[in-house]
Amino acid sequence: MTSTHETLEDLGWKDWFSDQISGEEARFCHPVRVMAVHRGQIAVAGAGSRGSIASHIPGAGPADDHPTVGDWLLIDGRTSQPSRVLQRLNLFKRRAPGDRRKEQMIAANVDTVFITASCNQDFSVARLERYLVMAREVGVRPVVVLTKIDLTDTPEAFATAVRAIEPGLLVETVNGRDPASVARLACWCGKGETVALLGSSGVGKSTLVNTLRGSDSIATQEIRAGDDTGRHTTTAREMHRLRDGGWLLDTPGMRELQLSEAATGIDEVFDDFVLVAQDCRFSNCAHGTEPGCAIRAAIATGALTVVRFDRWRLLAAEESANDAQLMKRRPR
Ligand SMILES: Nc1nc2c(ncn2[C@@H]2O[C@H](COP(=O)(O)OP(=O)(O)OP(=O)(O)O)[C@@H](O)[C@H]2O)c(=O)[nH]1
Ligand SMILES: [Mg+2]
Ligand SMILES: [Zn+2]
Repeated sequence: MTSTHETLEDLGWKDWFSDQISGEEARFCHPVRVMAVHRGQIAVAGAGSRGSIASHIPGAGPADDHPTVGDWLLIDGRTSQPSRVLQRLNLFKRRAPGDRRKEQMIAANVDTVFITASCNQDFSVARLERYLVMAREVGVRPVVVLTKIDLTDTPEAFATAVRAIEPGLLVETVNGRDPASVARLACWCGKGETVALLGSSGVGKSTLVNTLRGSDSIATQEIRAGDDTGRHTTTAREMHRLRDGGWLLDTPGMRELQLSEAATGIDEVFDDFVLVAQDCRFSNCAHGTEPGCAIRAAIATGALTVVRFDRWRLLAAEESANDAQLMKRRPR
């Protein structure tokens, strides 16, 4: 353990967490925040100290919460071991790549998410929409950050395409290597605030963290010439402190973002479709060839677009298939 000048408030502590601690627990335990997760070990920070502990919680079963980055843990002062994960404000997770029945935790207790994408041929509205569904599902404020504007003549065209996903969506366009350009992102990174960076590999997440911190301590890497695909430079999820006291939670780029348990998020991002579907004659209308389908009618008049209709059906079908797989695994 090394000592610091950080208070719990500096680390993002909120009443939500203190309200969960009983008087008895408060006598023996103290909270720490998970700063990074490595193999078997986690880096933690508490009031006035930082250190590394085993991530295993003694006595925890497979159904119990395992700590992930951003979590608050209670440490039992008598054993110096973690006793439990405090209930989260929110949790980003996805279906684990490679195992349909498992979920992978990404980040907990986030205030804002920077959904990051770059202005090049890799740009995809459908992919951003997935991240947005995820943010709406967990109730975290999304800001879409479009990077590499120095490499395009038409950054506004990219921004316009993103704004069309949802009215009022916050979109920022930046050159991630330029401190003056990323300065406008600082307003979401105030003292004690946690901002998670999500997006594909190579879009410039770690570059944003470095530039906002005014340092180059995090490894970034040139993307391969030709295909603009990143190389998964960042391998661990880790929180980085800004000079003004905010926290940037850098994550490894995701190749595949499969949604599970995200029906609410899908309904929010496609709320215009949900509203119109209420006028379908049949409540279980699949919006195919049924008579009296309000969705088909709205597409015919141009009030709704067929491209978004297709994305909506695709996400909804994928989501329910993934949920069914998860349910198979869960004990009742
Ligand atoms: N021209 C330009 N290059 C950028 C910009 N942002 C990032 N880069 C470059 O893009 C490459 C990839 O950036 P990283 O920050 O490593 O990307 P990442 O999203 O962290 O990638 P992973 O860690 O693999 O998920 C690096 O060579 C950066 O210097 C930008 O706004 N403009
Ligand atoms: Mg990175
Ligand atoms: Zn219908």
